[in-house]
Amino acid sequence: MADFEEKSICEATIEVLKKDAGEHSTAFSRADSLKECTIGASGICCKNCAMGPCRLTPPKKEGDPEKRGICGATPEVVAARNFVRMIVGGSAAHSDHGRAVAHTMILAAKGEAEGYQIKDRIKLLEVAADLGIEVGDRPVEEIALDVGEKCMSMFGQQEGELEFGHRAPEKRQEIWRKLGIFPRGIDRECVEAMHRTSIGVDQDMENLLLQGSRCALADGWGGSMIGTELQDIMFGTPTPLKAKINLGVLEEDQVNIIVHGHEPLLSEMILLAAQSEEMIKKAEAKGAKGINIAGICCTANEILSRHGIPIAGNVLQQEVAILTGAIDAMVVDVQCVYQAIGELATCFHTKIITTSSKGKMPLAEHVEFHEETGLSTAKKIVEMAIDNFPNRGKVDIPKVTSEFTAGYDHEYINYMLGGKFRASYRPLNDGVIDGRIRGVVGVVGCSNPRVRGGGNHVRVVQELVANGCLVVMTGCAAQEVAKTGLMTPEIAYKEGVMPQGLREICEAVGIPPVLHAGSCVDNSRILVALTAMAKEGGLGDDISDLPAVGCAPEWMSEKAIAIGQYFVASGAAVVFGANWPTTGSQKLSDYLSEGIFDLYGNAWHWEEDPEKMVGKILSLIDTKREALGISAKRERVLYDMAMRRELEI
Ligand code: NFS
Repeated sequence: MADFEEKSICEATIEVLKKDAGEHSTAFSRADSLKECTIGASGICCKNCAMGPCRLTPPKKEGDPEKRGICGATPEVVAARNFVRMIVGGSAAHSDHGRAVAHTMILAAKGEAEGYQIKDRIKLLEVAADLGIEVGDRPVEEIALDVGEKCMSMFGQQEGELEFGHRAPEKRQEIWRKLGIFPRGIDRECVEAMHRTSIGVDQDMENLLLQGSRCALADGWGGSMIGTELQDIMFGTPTPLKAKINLGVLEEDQVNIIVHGHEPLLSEMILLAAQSEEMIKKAEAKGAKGINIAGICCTANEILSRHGIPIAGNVLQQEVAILTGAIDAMVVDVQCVYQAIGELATCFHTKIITTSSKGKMPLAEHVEFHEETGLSTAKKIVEMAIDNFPNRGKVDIPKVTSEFTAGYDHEYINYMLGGKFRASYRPLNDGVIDGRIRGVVGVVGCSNPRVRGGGNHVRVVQELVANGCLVVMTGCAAQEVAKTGLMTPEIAYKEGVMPQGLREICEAVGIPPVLHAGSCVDNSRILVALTAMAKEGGLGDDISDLPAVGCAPEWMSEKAIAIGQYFVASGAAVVFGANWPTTGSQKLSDYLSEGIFDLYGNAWHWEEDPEKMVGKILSLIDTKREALGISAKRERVLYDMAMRRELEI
C-alpha cells in the first residue's frame, strides 16, 4: 500500500494503519488495488434489462456516431436513469429510517415501546401545529400518537402535497407546483421513480430529472425531516455540548462498545442499558472498570448531539477501530456498514452484532432489535460485549483525541442569535447583509478513501472560514473537521483563522465558525434554517436568493446524491467533489449544471480540486450577494449585549 499519509489525514488512522503495515485488508488497501470502472462511474452503463449491460462509451473520434443501447436509449437518458436511481436509493434509505422512527413514536405514545418516551414536549407541540393536529389541553401521548400516525401516513400518501413541504418559502412551493414536483407521498415518489427508470418508460432526460427532484424532495421535506423531528421529540432536541472525537476515546480498561450505523432507536437503548448499575456491576465482575460507548458514522452524530457520547470515528474508521484490538462489540443497524468488518473481526476478539432484519451479514451474530422490547434486547447486547471483554488479545489504542462542540440545530441557532424572548435569525441575516458573514455553506457527506480520506473536507472548510463563510456541517464530513479545532468556540480568539467580521460574530455569540448540526438526515435541519433565513427578510424571499451553498467534497453514497438533489430543487447551489456520476453524457451534465438553473434558480456543480471547489463556492456566493445588492463590503459597529439591552423588544 502506498504511503499511509497519502491515504488519510487523520493522525490516529495513520498510526493504526502504519502499525498494521498492510497485514489486514481495509477500504484503503482495497481502494488501491481495485480500479474503478470508468464507464460505470461516468453513468453510461445501462443494466436495467437483460439485453445489456449496454456500455455507451463516447465516440472515439469526432464524426463517429454516438452509441445507443439495444433499445435505442441515448447516453443522456441512460445517465439520467442511473442518476435518478441513485436519488431513489438515497431517498429510500433516509426515508425508511424516518419510517422506523415514526413507527417507534406510535408505539411509545401507546406505551408499547420499552424504554422510549416523549422527551421534548415543546417540539412535539410545534410539529403538531405544523401538521395541523389539534393540541388544546390533550395529553401528550395523544398528541404524540396523532403526530406519529400523521407522519406514518405520509409514506403511503397517494395524492395532495406532503405536509412538511408547506414549511418551505411560499415562492419555492409555487415553483414546485408549477413544475408539478410538489411531492405527494414518500413511498409513491420512490416507486414512481423506479418505474419511470425501468426499460421503455420515461425516455426524456428532463422529465426523468423532474421525478428525480420530486423523489429527493420527498426525502428532504419528508422522510429525513420526519426522522429528525420525531427523534428530537423522543430523544430531545440537541443543544450545544462539548465532546471528544477519535480513536483515543476507546478505553483500555473498560468494555468498549461501538454503535455504528444510523438509527438512534437502537443506540439510545444501548446507552440506557450500559448506564444501568446492573450492567456496570457485570462489567466489573469481568475485570473491566466500566462500559464505554462510542459511535461511528451517523449513529455517532445522533448520540453525540443528544448525550455528548464520544465519537470513535467516521465511516473510514470502522475497520481501523477494530485493528486497535479494543472493541469488544461493534453493534450495527443499517447503512454505511462495510461487509468487510465481519471478516476483519475474525482476526480479533471483536463481536460484530447485526440488529436489523433489514441488514444481516455473514460472520456477524444477529440479535434482532424490536422497539417493543428495545431495552431488554439492548441489555442482552451489552452483556455479550461484557462477556467478550476477557477474550481480548493485544490492545493498542492511539492516544489521539480532539475536543469540539456540537448540537447546533435550527432551534438553537434561532435562540442563540436572538435570545429566549426574541429568538430570531435577524442577527444572522444582518451579519450576511453587512458583509461580516460572506455566506453560509453547508459542508456535508461522506469520507472517501479514493480522495485521501478527510483531506478535502478540511482544506475546503479551512479556506471557507478564512474567507468569512459560516459553515454548517453534518455526517462524516463533520466528524473529520471536528478533529481540527475549527468546531471549538475558542478558535475565534486565534489569529489568522478568519476575517475580523466573522470573528466578531463568533466572539459575540460564543460559537465556532463551523457548526456541527448532526447526522445526514439532519440535513433537513439545514433546509429549515435556510427557510428561516429567507423568511426573516433582507436576503430575498426564497432559498435561491440566499448567498448559501451546499457542498460534499468527498461524497460516495447514493444518499449524498439524494441530499444534493433536494438542496438544488429547494433552491440552493450544490458543489460536489470526488467524482461526478454523469460525466459520460455531456448533454446531461450540461443540463444539471446549467439547464436546471432556469427551473430552480440554482444548479449542480462539481469540482475535484478542493482549492478550485472553494473558488467555485465563493463565486456562487458572491453572485447572489451581487443580485441582492449587498456585494460592497460594509463594516459596521457590532451590537454588543449592552447595546442590545437598550433595544426595544
Ligand atoms: Ni451520510 Fe451517514 Fe457517513 Fe456518508 Fe454514510 S455515515 S448518512 S452516507 S458515509 S456521511
